[in-house]
Amino acid sequence: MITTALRTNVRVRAVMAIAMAASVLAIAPPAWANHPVFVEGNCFGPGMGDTATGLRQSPVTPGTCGDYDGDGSIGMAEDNDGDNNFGTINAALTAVAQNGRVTIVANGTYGEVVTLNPVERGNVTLEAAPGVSANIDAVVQGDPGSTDRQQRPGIIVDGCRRCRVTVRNVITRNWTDGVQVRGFSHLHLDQVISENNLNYGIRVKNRAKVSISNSQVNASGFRKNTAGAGEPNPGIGVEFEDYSRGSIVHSSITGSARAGINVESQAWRMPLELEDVQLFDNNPNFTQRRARG
Ligand SMILES: [Ca+2]
Ligand SMILES: [Ca+2]
Repeated sequence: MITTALRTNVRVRAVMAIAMAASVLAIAPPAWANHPVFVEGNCFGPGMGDTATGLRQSPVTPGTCGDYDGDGSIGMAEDNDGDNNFGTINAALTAVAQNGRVTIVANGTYGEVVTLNPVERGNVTLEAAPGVSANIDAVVQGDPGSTDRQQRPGIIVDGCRRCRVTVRNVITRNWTDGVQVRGFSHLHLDQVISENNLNYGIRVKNRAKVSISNSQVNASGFRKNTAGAGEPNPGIGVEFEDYSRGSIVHSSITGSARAGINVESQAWRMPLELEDVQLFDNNPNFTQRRARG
């Protein structure tokens, strides 16, 4: 038989347990966002030539057209169904709060200005899985946003002193700048293809530090659309400006309208290291101006 004292003791313990649980809930840290998420692919509509339609919208036959999780949704419909698969790159970056790994897992074309702007020691990686073609492209057939996007950079990296950004195995094309790096960003570009961007393939500004490996920057300054050939301003492959610094290894910079690499630095010391870099058919291959600011 349970005594009154024992019953009281059990009640007290139960109340304490509930209080402790509530306390744990109250002080539990927010879910850390440094988890991985996936971005699904997409495909173009049926037809050929003038009858071809643009990017397909949901629903699609489950498991086709880049529908990685087989739910029949792609694109923005996939962004909003509450799982860890997304249809657009920026929705995935938002989901990890610019602090996590975003992997593109199926072939796709992404008509979106991709912004990577971690804060407060955030670390973010955007990459396509090996063998996946992830084309971040200003021009998407049939999409009226194509005109506006061609006036913007494709990938903007605007990080912080103690943040790190990695971009791997993606294509960026038809923008003003294929990749624009600002502020105090620390960025590693690996296996990135920047092609047919009008003003710069890769433009590094301010005090950013950028390492580039196994990448190709080609045909900067050469972009032609329905309005005709674009006028490059200036049409440089890779530029380092201000107090930025860089290292480029095992990469190719070719076919630029103007310089392949231009260093337009206010830093007194040479801010660039090169190793095994192919510079060919640029105009010229390398220029440098040190302006003391
Ligand atoms: Ca899906
Ligand atoms: Ca989803």
